[in-house]
Amino acid sequence: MRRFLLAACLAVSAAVATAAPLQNIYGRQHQLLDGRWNYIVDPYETGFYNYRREPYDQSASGVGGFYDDRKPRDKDDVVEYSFDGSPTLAIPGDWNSQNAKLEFYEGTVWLRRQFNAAPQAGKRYFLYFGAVNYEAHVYLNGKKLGSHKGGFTPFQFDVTGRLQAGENTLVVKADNTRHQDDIPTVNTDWWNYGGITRDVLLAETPDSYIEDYQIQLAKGDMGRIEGYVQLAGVQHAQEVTVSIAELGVKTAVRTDDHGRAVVSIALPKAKVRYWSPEDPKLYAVSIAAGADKLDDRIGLRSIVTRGQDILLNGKPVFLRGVSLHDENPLIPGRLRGAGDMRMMLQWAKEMNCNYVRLAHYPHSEEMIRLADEMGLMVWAEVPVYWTISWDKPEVYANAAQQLTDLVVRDKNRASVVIWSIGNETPVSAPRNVFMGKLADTVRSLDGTRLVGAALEVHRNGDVVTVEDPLADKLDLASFNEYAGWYWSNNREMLKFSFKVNYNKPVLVTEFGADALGGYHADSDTRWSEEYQDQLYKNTFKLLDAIPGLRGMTPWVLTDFRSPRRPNPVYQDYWNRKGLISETGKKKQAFYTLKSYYEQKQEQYK
Ligand code: GCB
Repeated sequence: MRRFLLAACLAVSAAVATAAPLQNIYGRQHQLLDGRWNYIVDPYETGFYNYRREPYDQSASGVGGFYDDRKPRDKDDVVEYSFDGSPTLAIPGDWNSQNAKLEFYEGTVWLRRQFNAAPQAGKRYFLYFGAVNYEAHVYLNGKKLGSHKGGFTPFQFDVTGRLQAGENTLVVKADNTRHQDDIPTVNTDWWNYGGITRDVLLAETPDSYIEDYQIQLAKGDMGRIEGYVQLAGVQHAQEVTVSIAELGVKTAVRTDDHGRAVVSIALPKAKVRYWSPEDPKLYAVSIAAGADKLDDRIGLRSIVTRGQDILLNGKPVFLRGVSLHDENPLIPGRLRGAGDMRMMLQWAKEMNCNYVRLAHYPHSEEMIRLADEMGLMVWAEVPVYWTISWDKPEVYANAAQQLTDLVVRDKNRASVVIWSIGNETPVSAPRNVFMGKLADTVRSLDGTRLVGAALEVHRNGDVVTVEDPLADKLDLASFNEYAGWYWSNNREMLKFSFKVNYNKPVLVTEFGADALGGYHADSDTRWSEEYQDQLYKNTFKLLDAIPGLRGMTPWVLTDFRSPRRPNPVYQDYWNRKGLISETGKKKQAFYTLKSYYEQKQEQYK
């Protein structure tokens, strides 16, 4: 699948990220290339195109762009840019939140980082980007490594033989211009934070190395681990060992002609502590092949549906969730590190959540690892949001690639229980084909998790229905609804009833109301904390009447910035549906949801 998708992308862009991103990048020997990067704002892309609008990096010499990092040769030389002396951005970090002039900027910014390396013979080196929004062109020592599209998934370049002993210059052209034919499109309800928003690493492996692996409980058998280890480099008939010392299990297998070794490990079932929010047990797993050795921490759990139930390790669960964006209201911009992320997930836990919807795009690998550790189940999503260009094969290839990269990255994380293939995509024939193919793709990549999408509802009088041909391809009847906010109000919303005609667990993936933190009025007054709180109380009544209701992720944990929200009094470019305000203050509805979840917890004990 992966090879097929990369081939499809090659047609879109001449040079793309080459090797498949390494599994478990943080487990590798690596140098972090985070820190302060010099940057040049380039709205006309002067550093990329010559005055005839031809890209420098496609000319015969390949020189002329800002990636040359050229300095004047002598006093007679004209050079109209310089990274030396340019301001710096903290990386990881978007530019919009680090320079007031760039708050609304969408376009190209060049970023440069110099670093030292001491490459050794017999080793391989990979330059790994956690995420760059949206399109990145990457150059090392003046030579192009390739490009990548998609703002939330990792990509890497094999730079073996390209690294210099001593100083190296890495230049990235990041461009967050929105296009209708991208994923997402021009229209979203979140800030289009541009730049290198996640870690940059220079990783080192032996010449023959562990590229990828999957170590998870076998589907339908809690007494066995099933998976594979994929080697790259010298591959045939290599011995691979996988061991979990704490469980006293170890297996040795050999790779096939493609460097892949199938792994199947019988578990001492009585000894296993299965991963759950109540006991988020992670086992130290060691994988070794030749000179390469890698350690991971992996949880073992099963997740299936039976009729309208969701079973975690065979036991019915109610998903007590909340939706969240990859944004910390207290610090401008994207989440930057484990501290930020822990704060967000801790807030969810404080509300008695056992589950989070990481909307609307892949959040960072660190976030998922924290969810593993803190015991929160995860709904992980790709930015197939609202109105995509459904008819274009290259747009589909892009969406499928982002979904593939998400699954490849996070498939060993027990916390991830649901892959979501999109949000509020309006039903039409081409959309149904597109989304149906995405559902098939994700299942072919991973048959062990549930597949969902945040669907839309339809209103006929007072009856709200979920009818979507895509539902047949999903494990869940999952939908967003905004009774009491975008339609109706607190006084009238209780007249509605929901009709969900699918024998599947019902998840309400969104509901909510805007409230300006600290603004108090009666519960009929929009924007007040009382309005939001009453809407939550009303919504619980409506949703509890749905027979198959098995979970929800109200919109949203914290207020977040959005260019779509210009109301000067109440919004000021913030979406105020947070249960926690811009300043970190809990709104009334936070406590209402918390006590509702307390009851659910009792009910499902
Ligand atoms: C939705 C979207 C979400 C928005 C939210 C809102 O349906 O899925 O991205 O932010 O509504 O606040 O309007």
